[in-house]
Amino acid sequence: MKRRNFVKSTLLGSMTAALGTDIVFGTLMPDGYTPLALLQNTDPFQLFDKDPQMVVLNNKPWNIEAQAHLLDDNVTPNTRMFIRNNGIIPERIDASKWTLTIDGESAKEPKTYTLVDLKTRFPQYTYQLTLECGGNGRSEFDPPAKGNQWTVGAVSCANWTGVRLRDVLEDVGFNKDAVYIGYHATDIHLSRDPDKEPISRGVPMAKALQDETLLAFRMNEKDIPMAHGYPLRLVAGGWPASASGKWVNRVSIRNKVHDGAKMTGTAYRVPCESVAPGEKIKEEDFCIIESMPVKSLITYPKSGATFPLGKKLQIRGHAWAGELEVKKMEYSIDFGATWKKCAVERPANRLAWQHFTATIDFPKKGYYEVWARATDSENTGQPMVLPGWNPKGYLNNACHRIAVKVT
Ligand SMILES: Nc1nc2c(c(=O)[nH]1)N[C@H]1C(S)=C(S)[C@@H](COP(=O)(O)O)O[C@H]1N2
Ligand SMILES: [Mo]
Repeated sequence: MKRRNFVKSTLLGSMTAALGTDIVFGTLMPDGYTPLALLQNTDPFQLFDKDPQMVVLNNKPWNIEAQAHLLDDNVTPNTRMFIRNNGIIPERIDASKWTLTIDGESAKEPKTYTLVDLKTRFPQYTYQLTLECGGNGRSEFDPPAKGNQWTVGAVSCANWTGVRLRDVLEDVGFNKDAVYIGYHATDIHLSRDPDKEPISRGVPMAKALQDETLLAFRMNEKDIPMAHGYPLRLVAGGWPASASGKWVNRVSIRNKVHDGAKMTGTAYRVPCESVAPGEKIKEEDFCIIESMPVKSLITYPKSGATFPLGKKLQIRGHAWAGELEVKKMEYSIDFGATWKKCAVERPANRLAWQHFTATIDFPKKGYYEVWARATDSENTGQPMVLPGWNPKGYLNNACHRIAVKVT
């Protein structure tokens, strides 16, 4: 065999292996040709089935956010759900071989489940759960905070179906000294060092044992999309979404606060007491973020909308308050001088965002801003402007605003 043909046939062999099937007319492919199926698809919108108006903040790792008007759906579809990755999305997942191991100092004994075990041995529940990245809104902090410069779009509220983490933890059994759970997942550290985890966070037992804390295998009635944790993820609504581990294959029941990657130091922590912008804070003065603060988003109209005078404007959006409920929703068209009530619905279930609407009559032609402010069931309202500066730029729950022109 001539050398050229030899090279061609080995190449063909490896292409066949990669495709998992014969390339029927493979020997007829022009030299140097790569079959379409093997071309690396690098368009993130196609790759992740996202709306082309989503905004890519980073591609190493992939971090993609929505815009306010894209979040208009009551239940966030995959196409408009932000992606937040700390590492590389796992490659080649075989769900039929996936297992979840429960272990840790406080577990009675380690136990391993297949996905079929989980789906057949425990009752299944569906909840609509708000997941907001702790760093959502970071882009507004001054002095600026390092990290993804999220604007408003790192929040979602999809339907998640799975089994209760509690049911599985109770099936394993745990000792009285259990304080925390920590998740482990199969995504890959950016350095590709197999001994390093990109992220391994968790929640206190009380949160782990809530009805709504799920080990989920479906999102919006379908398998979870790859980027969002296929085939199994933890979902702990109302807390920083970093607690909701994607691609989870192990949950440890800890006898101390979980100390996995991004659980220690200053990651996902804020100063326990408020500090001056730019102030240096000692590590021991940081506290772990738990329930997320009250917040809201105007999802219609899109900022920049123009309306004729005399036409009433119907605004709408969502409001959420971590572990709490939103009890009041207001809007202002005079930069916060006066506020009027919006109608706000009850949540689909605990930890789901709530929809609001209001009909606005503008007094005359000109430029306006519509500001929205939610107040939670403990009577804490959103700050009108940027709340407590913190070094890592977490928990910006300032009022959302849109620009409107009346012509
Ligand atoms: N395994 C794993 N789980 C993870 C992450 C990750 O990088 N790896 N990122 C966390 C963070 S910081 C956020 S905000 C949410 C984002 O979830 P989403 O990408 O499904 O929107 O996933 C969390 N779970
Ligand atoms: Mo996050």
